[in-house]
Amino acid sequence: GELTMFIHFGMNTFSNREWGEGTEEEKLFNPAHLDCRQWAKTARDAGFKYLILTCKHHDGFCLWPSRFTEHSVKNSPWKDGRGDVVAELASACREFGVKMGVYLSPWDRNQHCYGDSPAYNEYFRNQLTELLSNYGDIAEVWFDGACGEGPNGKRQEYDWNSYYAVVRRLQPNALIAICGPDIRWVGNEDGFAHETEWSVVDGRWHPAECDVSIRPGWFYHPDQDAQVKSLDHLLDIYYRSVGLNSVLLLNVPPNRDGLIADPDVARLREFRAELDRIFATDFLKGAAAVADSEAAGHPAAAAVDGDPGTWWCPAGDARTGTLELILAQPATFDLVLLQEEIAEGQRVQGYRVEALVDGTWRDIGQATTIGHKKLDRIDPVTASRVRVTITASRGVPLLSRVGLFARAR
Ligand code: FUL
Repeated sequence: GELTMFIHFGMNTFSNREWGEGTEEEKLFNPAHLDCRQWAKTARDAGFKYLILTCKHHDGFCLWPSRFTEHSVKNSPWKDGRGDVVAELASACREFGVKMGVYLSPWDRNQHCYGDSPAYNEYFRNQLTELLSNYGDIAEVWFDGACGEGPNGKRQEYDWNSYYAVVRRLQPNALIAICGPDIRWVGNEDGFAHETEWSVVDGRWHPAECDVSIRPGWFYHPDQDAQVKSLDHLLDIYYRSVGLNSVLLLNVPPNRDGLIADPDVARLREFRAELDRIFATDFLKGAAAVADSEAAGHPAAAAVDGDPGTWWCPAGDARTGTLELILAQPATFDLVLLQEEIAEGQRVQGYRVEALVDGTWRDIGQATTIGHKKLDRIDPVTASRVRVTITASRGVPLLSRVGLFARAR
């Protein structure tokens, strides 16, 4: 999945803060109309395949009735203390076909044993065990690195390896993100990956994830209803995350009623409709294709056959190659899509795209990495032939798809 929804919801939603103190009273938590089906449906309708919930943020309040603390939904007025947000979301995710992930903050401002390292490590493993045992399949576990203890604060040494062992044992297919071995933080909270983005880092597969909020805050604040990011801003984020070989983790925080607010739902609907419109027509689908060389079973046409399981690659051990695509008639486009067959790793280090305009080949784009997906926004060009040249690669380049689209409305 290239789109994951982040759900920041908890005590901060009710105290109207971004980082709670950990001293907030449980009775504050009382979402009158909490509906996890609405969250899961909103995610599904907008094309998000995963959803990650802040089961416990830095303030330590747990959205499930943990056996190991009193600071949870069980002491709140919501459902008379018998509610469990994690359970409701897990069942909603199953209903709508969305995979669920859990965010469990290592930093905990409520837990008295925080700072007593062995005791807190055990507490943390116990909570992780509850989350990974009682709610079905968990696809991703998100360990936030934030800690605001400061020079005189509590010093907790996290026993990361023991946390990872719990995840591997209880949910062997779950990916561990950020403070973990599987998914890498992209380095900012703007939703932007780098122009050169490798999923292979230090010899291992370690793809980046771009986290950003649809609003200024991670948590819902009523005075930010008019600051939901614009459609153009979200599209820019999409091109600079998904289109730069990364996963977009977009935060959409439910309000005090326990619902994703109308402006956010409306914006996500526009976002989905616009992506559907843009990607509905690939001008290269079924185009004729020729290459300067082809490996057996991997013809040029495989890059435009609409089948993600096939790819073009040059013959022998060539690290470069040229693919020419011939459209049945000229088309006007302003977006170029490239994809590598990443089951074999990420390889391409440099490429150039040209279009035949009025009988002359014109450069329309030049860049470095491709990876799972690369989207290059270009000035509109009208052409019936396009040429992609791989100029450098760490191994034989494997191109599974080339596409041309029109963004302009
Ligand atoms: C940060 C946290 O401090 C923020 O509150 C938020 O959860 C963000 C996704 O990660 O490190």
